[in-house]
Amino acid sequence: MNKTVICPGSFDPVTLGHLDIVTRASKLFDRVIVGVLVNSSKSPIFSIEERIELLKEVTGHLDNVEVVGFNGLLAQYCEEHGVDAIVKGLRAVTDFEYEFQMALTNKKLNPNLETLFLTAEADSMYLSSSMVREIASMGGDIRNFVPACIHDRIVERLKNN
Ligand code: COD
Repeated sequence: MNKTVICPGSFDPVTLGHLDIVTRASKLFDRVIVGVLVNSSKSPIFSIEERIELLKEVTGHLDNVEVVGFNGLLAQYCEEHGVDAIVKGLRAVTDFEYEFQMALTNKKLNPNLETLFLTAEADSMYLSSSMVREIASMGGDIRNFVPACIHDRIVERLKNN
């Protein structure tokens, strides 16, 4: 049976941790949608269009992955677009409460919608977009944290930000 999943996030900017989750999801499911969403509690550095462009570039080699951006409820998008499950990365205990709350809320909004968690890899589990933003804005080296092909663009945008 064909299964479509979505990897949602702010991706501001995309990190090696995000890319790891999308890559692993692409091996497990037939079709993976990377959903670039608005997180109302964060003000973004990169526009939705820029984040989509960066994500398309770093996932271009994965044939069953597509990147979309949208405003609104994730649960509603999944219902309207035949998405079977949400796939998220789970870093450490700190992620758990927030992710558990979102998973339960999304299930209430759309009872057919499952949320699946992939445990973060040990070598990228500490990574977050906010950490990348902070390090780059202070002139630090982010080469170990973001995909190489988009490194320069992220540095250019974030320096002195
Ligand atoms: N390793 C593995 N996974 C990681 C790593 C890492 N280093 N870093 C991040 N991840 C995972 C996160 O756990 C998350 O699952 C995903 O990657 C995206 O991370 P972020 O930080 O880019 O995205 P968030 O947490 O800001 O995304 C929140 C959403 C945009 C998904 C959420 O706000 C949402 O669903 N908004 C839409 C509106 C809606 O439906 N609201 C109701 C929600 S219940």
